Amino acid sequence: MKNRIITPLLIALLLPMIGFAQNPIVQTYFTADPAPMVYNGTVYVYTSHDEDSTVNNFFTMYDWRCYSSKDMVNWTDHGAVASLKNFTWMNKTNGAWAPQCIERNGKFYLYVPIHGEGIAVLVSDSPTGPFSDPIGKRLVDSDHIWQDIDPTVAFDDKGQAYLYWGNPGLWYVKLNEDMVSYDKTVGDNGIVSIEMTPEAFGSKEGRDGKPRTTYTEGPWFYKRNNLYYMVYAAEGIPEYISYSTAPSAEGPWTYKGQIMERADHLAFTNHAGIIDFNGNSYIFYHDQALSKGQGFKRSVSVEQFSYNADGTIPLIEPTKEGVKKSVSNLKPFQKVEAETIAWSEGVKTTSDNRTGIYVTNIDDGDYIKVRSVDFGKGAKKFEVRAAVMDGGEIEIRLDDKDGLLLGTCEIPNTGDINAWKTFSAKVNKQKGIHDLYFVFRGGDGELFKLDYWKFK
Ligand code: FUB
Repeated sequence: MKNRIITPLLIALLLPMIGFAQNPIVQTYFTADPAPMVYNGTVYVYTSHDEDSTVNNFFTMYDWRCYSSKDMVNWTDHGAVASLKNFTWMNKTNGAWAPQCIERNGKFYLYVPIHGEGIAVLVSDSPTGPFSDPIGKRLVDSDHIWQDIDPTVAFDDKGQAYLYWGNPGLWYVKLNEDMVSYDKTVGDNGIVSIEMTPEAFGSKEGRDGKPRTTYTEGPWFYKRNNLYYMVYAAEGIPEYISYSTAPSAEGPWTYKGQIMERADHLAFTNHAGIIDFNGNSYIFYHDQALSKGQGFKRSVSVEQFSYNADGTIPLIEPTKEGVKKSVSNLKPFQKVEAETIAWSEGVKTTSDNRTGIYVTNIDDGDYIKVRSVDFGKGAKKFEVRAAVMDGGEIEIRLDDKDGLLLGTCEIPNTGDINAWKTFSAKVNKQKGIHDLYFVFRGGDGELFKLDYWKFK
């Protein structure tokens, strides 16, 4: 009896000192090339997606995924929001590289590179899709489509949208108000080529001994206070992250140095996206920690950082702990999608037209962690919507996988794996803010699928 109380108490006291893995932020899929967007009090992160099976030892990427968070520690999976199949004017089946989404007048524009086919655009009425192709052809009409990757988009002071992109060059177009065409009167039929000088983008020695700029790919363009920033993957391989700044959206750019160095758990590519959210600044990037060193199986991670007083960016360390403090607490007394996850082991997500996204691949011993859950004065009952495979139970624990057991929700086999039903369990009242763990128990087979849960 004594141990049952002391152990969870000790764990709760020691947790802030122990430090836990929070990176990468998605454990159910391999994700890369993060492009965060703040909209309506929520951070949406659009990612490319490295398939579980790599074909021909090269990037194997068919679709783009989206995750959202209001607290920066729990991420809700919105699935694949677009794929190469959206584009009927080309027949590439691989090459869904680094995307970015931006909102204008209530519409969401997703700019995507299709490796070898150039840059395209999709539009939706919702940040999580469905997206459709508004123009039926590639957006950027250039004569160097192999170099046309990694689009990044932002507005200047006057609401002019600029779309930058490129490897190893850097180009931009000035998007028209419709966001799906551009001003053809500037540059070369609308495409403006940025002069790559050491002053603008740093310098390194190329393989031929001649100097090159450090800029390589993955630009992330944004404006903050009175400064325009271009953050990008530099040198390579392996790449690190550097940045340049400019007084206007069109330059001139000045090289400012490195903001993320190479590190053992980072991949041979890196790709950053930076936002301010709720008064904090965050940098998203990708690593290869989850795949234990496979550069074509990357994972999105995030760090909180602070700008220096003059607007320069400090050197940021890519950590396993990631974001230490949530910006708000999760409310457990309303429906929470089961695919809202701070950390998980073993499980996957999938979707169908009837249920939307749900958690699947649940086996004995797998678990889901949800951080910073505010139980207020405590809950009496737990409810979960599940479709049962072999059946099993959910241990509801606090603050650790082996922490205080609030209750156990039995999910017996109903004999129909397609019937979604609500199951419930009494739970012990515990007050306050806790990390919540759902630990799955059962036999050898797949136990059940989970749609959503809530406490009462
Ligand atoms: O993910 C495919 C490519 O790798 C991206 O387009 C580059 O930025 C690099 O991350």
